[in-house]
Amino acid sequence: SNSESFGKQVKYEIIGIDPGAGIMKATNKALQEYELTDWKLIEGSGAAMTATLAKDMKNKKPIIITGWTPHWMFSKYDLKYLDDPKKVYGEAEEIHTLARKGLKEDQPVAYTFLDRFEWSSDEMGEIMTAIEDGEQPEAAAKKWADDHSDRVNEWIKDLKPVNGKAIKLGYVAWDSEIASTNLLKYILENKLGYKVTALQVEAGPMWTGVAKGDIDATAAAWLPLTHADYYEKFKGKFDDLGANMTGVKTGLVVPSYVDINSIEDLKK
Ligand code: PBE
Repeated sequence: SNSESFGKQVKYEIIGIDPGAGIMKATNKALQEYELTDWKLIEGSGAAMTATLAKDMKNKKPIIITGWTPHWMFSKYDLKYLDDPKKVYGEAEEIHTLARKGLKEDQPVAYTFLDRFEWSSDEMGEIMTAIEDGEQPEAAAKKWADDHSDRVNEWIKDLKPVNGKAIKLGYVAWDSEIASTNLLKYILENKLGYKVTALQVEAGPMWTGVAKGDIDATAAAWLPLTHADYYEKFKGKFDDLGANMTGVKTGLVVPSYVDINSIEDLKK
C-alpha cells in the first residue's frame, strides 16, 4: 500500500543492467555514498530492464531502474531522474568514438569518417524509437541515413570509397549504442565501400578489444565518468576521437507517478 515506504514497495531492489556497464559501478558507489545499506542492485541487461519497466509501468507499480539519456524510454513513458546532490553520476557526460592505434594509417577513410561523426540525441532518438516500434536495427539505420543525406554527406565529404576492406566495430547491446553502431555500419558499407563486422560484446571486452587492436573502433565510450575506469586502464592504447554526442546523462530513474525526487529519499 502507499503508506509503505518506497523502498519497501520495491523490496529495496534497483533494476540494473549488464555488470560491465559504468552505470552499475556508479550505482554501487551511490549506494555507499548515500548510505543506502538496505538496497540491492540487480544485474541483468538493458533488454531485461526495459521489459521489467514496461510491465511495472503498465500496472502503475513503483519501480526504480538504472537509466540513461538518450533512450526511447523517456519518450514512451513518463519518467524522471532522481536528483543526485552528491553528483555520483557526474555532470556533462559525453559519448566518445575510439579507434585502435594504427587505424589512422591503415584505414584513413574510415578513420576520417569516424572522427567527423557527431550527432544529437534527437537524431539518435529517431533510430531508437523506430527500432523500439519494431523495425530491424539495420532497416532503421538505413532509413535514417536515406532521410538525412545532408547529414551523412557532411561526414563523408570528399572521402573516396575503398574496395571492400574489412573493419570491425565493437559495441554493447545498449539501445543507444545499437542505434549509433548500426548507422555507422550502414554508412561505412553503403557509402564508403567497407565490409563491416559489428561485434556485440560486453563493455570490458569492448575497451580491451580497441586497446589490443582486435576491434578497430567503437562509438560507445561514455566519458569522462561512466567509463572512467576503462579509460584509465587503457590510457595511451587507443585514439580518443572526441565526442560523437554531448549532453548525455545517466542516473537512477523512476516513473513520474512515484512520490520521491532525490536519491536521498531512498533512505526513508
Ligand atoms: N549506459 C549506456 C552505458 C553507457 C551507455 C549508460 C548504460 C554504461 O553505463 O556503461
